[in-house]
Amino acid sequence: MKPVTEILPLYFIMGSQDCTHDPIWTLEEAIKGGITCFQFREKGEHALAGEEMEALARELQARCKEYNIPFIINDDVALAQKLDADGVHVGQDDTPISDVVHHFQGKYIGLSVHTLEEAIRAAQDQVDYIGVGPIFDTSTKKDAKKASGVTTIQQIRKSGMTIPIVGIGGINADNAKSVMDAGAEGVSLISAISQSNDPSSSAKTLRAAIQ
Ligand code: TZP
Ligand code: MG
Repeated sequence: MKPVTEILPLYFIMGSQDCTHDPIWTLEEAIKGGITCFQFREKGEHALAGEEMEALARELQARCKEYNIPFIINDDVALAQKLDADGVHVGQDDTPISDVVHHFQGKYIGLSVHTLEEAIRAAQDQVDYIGVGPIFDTSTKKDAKKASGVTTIQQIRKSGMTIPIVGIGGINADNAKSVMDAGAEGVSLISAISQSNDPSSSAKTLRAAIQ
């Protein structure tokens, strides 16, 4: 398993509902462009379910395996176990994090946090990394909380916590550097790559922006 900080720099998230083009093609192009991690997040309006969803997950996982890119599943702990995914990412209201930590020893465990207090609890619960956001306004997640800018990341770092952080929400090539400068190990994003007509070039531009 790669060290968690190695997988965080350019963390691409998507499900079929987020893609302008074919999701498998989108992922392959994103990998060629230099993403460091992939999270399958099949969710919301137009999301696939059941067998169709699982079949897509398996196809995407196979592409990740081929290129040695960690394959992480959002929320769906049962699917993550069934597919033996490399990790699982959950939110504050999903499966209790203590259960996840218990069942996914040796896998990457990520938790979404919105405040310093949630970050402190996440560190106590021994999650491997936290997703902090939304940093900027996003139209991808319909029930997203209010954007906080990079303040929460700065607060977490000022408190002395060293837990690995990825920022999330409205991140693109123009603002990615500010997220890194605030103290994050990486940026996670959906639309900046999933809605690109050239995901490979978009990923390359993002990689260059965070160097
Ligand atoms: N959680 C907080 S914001 C967000 C999620 C899943 C959506 C991020 O999507 P985008 O397109 O990168 O703003
Ligand atoms: Mg969730």
